[in-house]
Amino acid sequence: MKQYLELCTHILENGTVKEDRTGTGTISVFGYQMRFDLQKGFPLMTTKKTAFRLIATELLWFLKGDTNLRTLIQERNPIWDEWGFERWVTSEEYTGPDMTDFGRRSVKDEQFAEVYAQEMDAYKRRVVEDDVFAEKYGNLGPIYGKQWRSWSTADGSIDQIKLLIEGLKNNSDSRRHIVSAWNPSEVADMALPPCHTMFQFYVAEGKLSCQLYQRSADVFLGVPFNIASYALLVHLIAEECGLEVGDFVHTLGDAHIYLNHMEQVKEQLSREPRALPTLKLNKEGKSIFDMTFEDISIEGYDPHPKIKAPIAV
Ligand code: DHF
Ligand code: TMP
Repeated sequence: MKQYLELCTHILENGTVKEDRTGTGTISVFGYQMRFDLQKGFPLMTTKKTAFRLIATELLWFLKGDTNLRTLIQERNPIWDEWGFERWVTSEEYTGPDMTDFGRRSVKDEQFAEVYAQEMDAYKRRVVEDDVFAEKYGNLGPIYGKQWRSWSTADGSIDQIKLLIEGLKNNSDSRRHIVSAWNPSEVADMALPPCHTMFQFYVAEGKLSCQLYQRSADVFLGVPFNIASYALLVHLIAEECGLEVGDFVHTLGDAHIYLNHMEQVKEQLSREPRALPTLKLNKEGKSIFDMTFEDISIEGYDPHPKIKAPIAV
C-alpha cells in the first residue's frame, strides 16, 4: 500500500488548507490517481488495522439495493449511524435534548458525549424495533443501493448492476460499462450525496479492471474503506463473469486530510507496509446479490494496530 502512503505525503506537501462543510478544516488537493494490481494481493491497509467486516457488509448492503440503516445496525455495522441519526434529530418529530452539531460537540464535551450516546442508542433501538420509524428515519434516502439497483425513470427503474454484468458477459469489449450513483434529480434527498460517484469496468486479456471517480475523499477514514470495497466489488463481479481480476484505478477529486487527523496520518506514515492479505470467495453458484459475509474471507492479514480518529459529520 505504498500508493496510499504516497497520497498522504503528496497532500501534506502540496495541499492547500481549506474550509469544508463540516467546519473541521482540511488540507486538500484536487485530482489524484492510484492504481492497485489486484493480482498482487488484496489492498486492505496494512499500516493500520482496518475492519474488513464493515467494508464487506456495507458493499453487500449496496448490492442488495438496500438504503435502510436497519440492516446495518442488525449486522453491527455502525459506519452510517451518524447520517441516519442526523435526519432524525433535525426532523420536526424529534423532541429530545438539543443535538445540534453533535459530531464536533461529542469530541469536545464529555457530558454532552454521554447524552449523545444515549440518544444514539435509543435511535438505533427504535430503527430496529419500530417499522414505521425505520421506514422514515432509518432510511438514508436514495443513496448508492437505490441508484445502483433501481435508478428511477419516467416509466420504471433501471438495474445498473444487472446491466453491467450482462454487458461484461455478452459484450466485454464495450467502452460503456458504467455505473453512476450521482443522480442529480435525487441528490437533494440523500443523507449524503455519493462520494464514490461513478465507476467504469474494462476487460482485456481475460482480466477485469475498474476505475472509480470519487468526488470527495476523506483520506484517513474513508479512502481505506473505499479502496477495499471496490477491490472486493471487482473480485465479486469477476467471479460472476468468469474473469480474472485486473487493476483497480482510483481517481480522486477533492482529496483531503481533515486537520484533526494530522497526528494519525503522521503515525501511519512512520509505519512500514507489510505483505498484502488475500481474498477468498465461497460463491458456489450463488448470485452476487445473494452473497453473505460468511461467503467472504480475508487470509494472511497481519496489520499494524488500529489508529482511532473522529469522523467529520
Ligand atoms: N463522512 C466523512 N467525513 N468521512 C467519511 O469517510 C465518511 N464515510 C462514510 C459516511 N460519511 C463520511 C461511510 N463510510 C468510517 C469509515 C467509512 C465510512 C464511515 C465511517 C469509520 O468511522 N471508520 C473508523 C472506525 C471503524 C471501526 O469501527 O473499526 C476507522 O478507524 O476506520
Ligand atoms: P461532502 O459531501 O461535503 O464532500 O462530505 C463527505 C465526506 O465524506 C468527505 O470528507 C468525503 C467522505 N467520504 C469518503 O471519503 N468516502 C465515502 O465513501 C463516503 C461516503 C464519504
